Formats: sequence, C-alpha cells, structure tokens
Amino acid sequence: MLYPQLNESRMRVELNGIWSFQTAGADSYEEELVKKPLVQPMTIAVPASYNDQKDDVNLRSHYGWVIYQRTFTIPRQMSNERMVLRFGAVTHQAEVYLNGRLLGSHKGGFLPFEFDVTYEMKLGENLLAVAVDNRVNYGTLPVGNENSVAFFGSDNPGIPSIELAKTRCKPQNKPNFDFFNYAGIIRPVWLYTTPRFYIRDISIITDVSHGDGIVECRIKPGDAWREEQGEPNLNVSQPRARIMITDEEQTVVADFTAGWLEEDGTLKGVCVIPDAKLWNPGAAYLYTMRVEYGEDIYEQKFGIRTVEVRGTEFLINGKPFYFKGFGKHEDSFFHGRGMDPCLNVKDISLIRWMNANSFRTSHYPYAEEMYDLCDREGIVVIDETPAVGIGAGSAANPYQTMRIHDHHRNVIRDMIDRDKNHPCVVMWSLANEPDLENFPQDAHDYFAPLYELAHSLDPQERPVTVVCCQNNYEKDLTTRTMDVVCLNRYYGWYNLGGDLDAACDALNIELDFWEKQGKPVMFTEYGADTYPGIHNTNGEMFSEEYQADYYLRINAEIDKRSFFIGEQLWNFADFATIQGPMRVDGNKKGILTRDRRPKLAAHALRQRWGAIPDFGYKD
Ligand code: BDP
Repeated sequence: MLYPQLNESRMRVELNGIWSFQTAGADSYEEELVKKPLVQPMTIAVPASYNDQKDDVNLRSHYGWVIYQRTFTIPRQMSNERMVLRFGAVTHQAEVYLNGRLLGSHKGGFLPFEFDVTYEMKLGENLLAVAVDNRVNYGTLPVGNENSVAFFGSDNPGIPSIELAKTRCKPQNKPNFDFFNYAGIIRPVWLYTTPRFYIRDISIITDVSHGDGIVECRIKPGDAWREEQGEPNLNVSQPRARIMITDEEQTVVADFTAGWLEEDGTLKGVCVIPDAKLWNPGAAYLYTMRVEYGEDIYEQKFGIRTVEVRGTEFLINGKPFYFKGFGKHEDSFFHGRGMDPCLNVKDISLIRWMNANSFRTSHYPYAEEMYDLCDREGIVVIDETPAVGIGAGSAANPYQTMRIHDHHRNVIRDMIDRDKNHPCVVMWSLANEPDLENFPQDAHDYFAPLYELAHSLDPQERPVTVVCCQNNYEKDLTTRTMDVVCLNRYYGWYNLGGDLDAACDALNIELDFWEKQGKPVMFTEYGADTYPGIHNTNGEMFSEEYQADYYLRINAEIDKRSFFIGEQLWNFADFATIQGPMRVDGNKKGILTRDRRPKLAAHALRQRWGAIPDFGYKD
C-alpha cells in the first residue's frame, strides 16, 4: 500500500490534531455515539495512544471500545477527484463512520487501511467517527489470554478465594505479551486524492551486476470507476506508464516505459543504471522512481542493494553483514505507542551514537515514517508481524485453541505489501516467541506455510525467520527451518541468573547444537533488567554493573563463533508493561532509560560496537 503523497497530481490533507473522545462499552457501543456529535466529549490527541493522555485510571486500564470524532470540510478542488481516507494504524480494531454511515472495519493495530470516500464526502462539514476496540484475546495478534491472569501476573490456581475473586473482577485485558497494551489512533490520519485512473501500487526489485544496478518495477493500476462498479481492475485503456529515475543529485539516470501484462494486469518495466550507487548500512543512497500513469504521478524512493543468506553468512550487497543493535518498542511518555517523529529521529541518533547498525521492530510493524527514516539514515531493520504471545500463559495447544490462522496470514501479507520497497528492511520475522517446543510438530506445520507465504509475497525475496524463545531447542522443529536462526536467550537472567560462569557454560552447550545446523545464528534478544542508579561492587542482578558484565561475558562467547552473525540486545530503552510482581514501573532491560539516558552498559557497548565493522567481522 502506497503512502499518501502530495505532488502535481495528488492532494493530501492531514486529519491529525485534537479530536473529541469518549469511552464506550466493553463489548459494544451505542449507535448514537458514531452517528451524532458527542455530547461533552473529552479532548484527545491524534496520533497517540489514549491511555496516558489523561490522569485517569479509567483510560489507562480501559477495556473495550472508545469513540473518536472530528469534523472537517474539504476544499472544493478535492471533490472532483477520487478521495481516500487512510489510517496509519488503529489499535487493535476500528469501525469507521463518515456522516453516520459505516465505511468499514479493520482488524489489527499496526498496519494501515483505507477507504474510498469519493461518494461519501459532503461539501460542507463532514463528521468522522472511529470506534476503537482495545481487546486482545485468542483471536487477535498480539494474543490476549482468555483463561488465566495476565502475562507475569500472580496466579495461584486452585485457591478458592482467588478463583472466586477472578470470576467477579471487572473485565480487563490480559495481554500474553510483555508490553503495555496501548491503544487508539496511534498513527496519522490522511485524506488524499488521486485521479480516476491511478497508481494503486508499485513494487521495486533491484539487483547488481558488474557494478550496474538492475531495477525492475511492477505497477498495479487502478480505475476508480470500475472499482465502484465492482468490475475487475484490468485497465487496457491506459496500457503504459512512464518511469523516470533520478539520483540524489536530481540527475535523471533512467527514463523508460512499463508496459501492460495481460496475465495479471500489472505494468512492468526494467532498466539498467550503469555504475549504480548502492544502499549500504551506514551509507544510504536513495534513488527516486517517478511513475507517470495517465494523469497520476507517484514518486517512490528506493535503494539498490541485495540481501542473501549463503551458508552461515548474511550477505548485504554480497558482503557478510554483522547485526549490532537492539530489539525496540514504540514506547514513550504520554504518546504511548503514538507516532512521534521527534522521538524517531532521537532514537536513530542514539543508535548511531551507540555505533549500532540495526534493530528489530519487536513486536509489531512500526510506523511507516520510521522505515523512511531508516532508509535515509542507513539503519538495517528486521520487520516483525504483531504475532506475539502464541502459546504463552496457557498449557493448551495454541495451534488448536487460538483463532489466529487467517489473521496471521493477513498481517504477513499486509506488512510485506506495505514495506516491500524499503531498502532498510532486510528480513521478515513471522512471530516472536511462539510456543515451538510443547507441540513441536503442530508448530512446524503452522509456520511452514507462513514461511512459504512470506517468500512468495516478497518481490525482493528477503530471508524469513521466526524469533524463538528460550526453549528446549532440541525439541523445537521450526527454528531450524528458518533462513536465519534468531535466538531470544536469557542465560544469566531468567535462567542461571546471577551466575555468569554457568550462563556462559549453558550458552556454549546450546551454541554447539546450532553450529551443527549450518545456518547463520544471531541474538534477537538477550539482556538483564537494570534499575538505573543501582550500583554494586559485587555486580549483582538489577545493578548497572551486572548488566555491563552480562554483555561483556556473553559477547566474549559469541565472538568465538563464526556462524554467529549478530547481536541485537533487549532492549534499546526501558518501556511500559502491565503492572505485576515482575515489573517495577515497566521493563528495565533498556540500555537506555525510558527518557533515553544511557546506563553504564551503554558506554561499554558503544566502545565494543565502535570496533566491530558492519561487514566482514567474522572473516
Ligand atoms: C522475551 C520477550 C520480550 C520480553 C522479554 C523480557 O520476547 O517481549 O520483554 O522476554 O522478559 O521473552 O524482558
């Protein structure tokens, strides 16, 4: 799905700002709330999670529906065009009404969706209402628990008083995941226009041959009129698109035509850019592809680079890359998970300050604006679906009890569709820490088709992985089938905590196992909770010294392994979680505090990573 653009043929209006807001029921909301202006509503900022905007525990811990509303008037010029209303993300489910009419609904809190509103929009004032549901359960991604208490909650099954109280307490979300269940309209809302014949989608595939860049583009055309009539979108009346590629100096380096393919209705073209400048980690270079199709124009940035797994190496532009970086969260004071361009710029600056080169979008696809930034800044991204919590917190077989199969396919499709052109994205992660050891064959049979699906959908054929939990790796049949083995390991924290000698010993025993699999292996999580300001001459758990020591010791072990292709620690910064006996004001495994100040370990890692090159570290 293309990002809304302002150019010679398209108009774009941002509908962000202060909206009206009201909480509604747990399971439903009254029709009145979306058909008429709210009476004495609260104010709320968009984009942002709603939970921390007010000093009201009822918002922080709300369960179920809330209503957002705003009015707007469109300029007359827009009304002659095809008009689209687009949401960057609404967490977790949205039902959208325009002037009292339901436009449609969308499930999943981290990917964009849009509606053609050409015939719904009035001249004069329009009322836009969005009902938002924050409930997580066995049918959502991320997964919420339906049986037990929340992740890391204290559960003593069998004690009558507790069992009875649980049936009486007010309904609440029980996330099966370790981050606060922030919700709301968390990313920008746009109204944009296109002509009737428009560019619906662009895929760019690049290759490099003897220093030349080979660039293929596939364009999906749209015809608003046919779509309105429900007719197939095969548009022979506009069988060509003009493609122009400019470099960063605005020099046109290619000018060619994409022609219509009868089989699938796409327009396809290929060109060669002699002596191309490659997109590299830490040294980004972006070309701009300008597509002219009928009266429509779209400008898509892209980079020329290749990605490939060969043997135990992860190659970017044919050279063995070493991942240095983090698992992150979209998480900050007041905004919650809301898109915050200033915070994104700051985080990239800190990633660079740390001499890191990469991060994983744990545990959901991030805002599109962040990928644009990473494209420009040369930061490498592992892009993850919101499939987290499959299996945690329940003894049942998640592959039978959870109603996520279709939704999981949809989020993989929509994530790849949204992010396929970003040079910063080098690998897809299908899920974080699903249960892979208790029902190993079922897990394998669940993930094998998803792995195939991701490969078949990605025009750039990036590697695909599932990030695996600390588990019985001998039983786990899934991780070893992935292109890269991504390990979340807590030797020295949740296991063998406080004993780094034993932790290193256990890690080495496991690494001997992975060495035999002949795949590239990396950490996608490892870390230790660290309360800033706690110091300890003995370096005990929770102290800043322990965290620094932990990374020193564990890193010394992975340095000895040539097949170990990267270290993404957990976590970039402290972040909010549900309250519980395991969390003191959130998860404290950050290398930075939540307000982005370095802990002791940050300085040591900065030094280490400064000495590790992006390429050829294990040569
Ligand atoms: C891992 C999860 C991550 C948690 C982390 C932790 O992938 O979401 O925050 O553990 O416990 O299991 O800190």
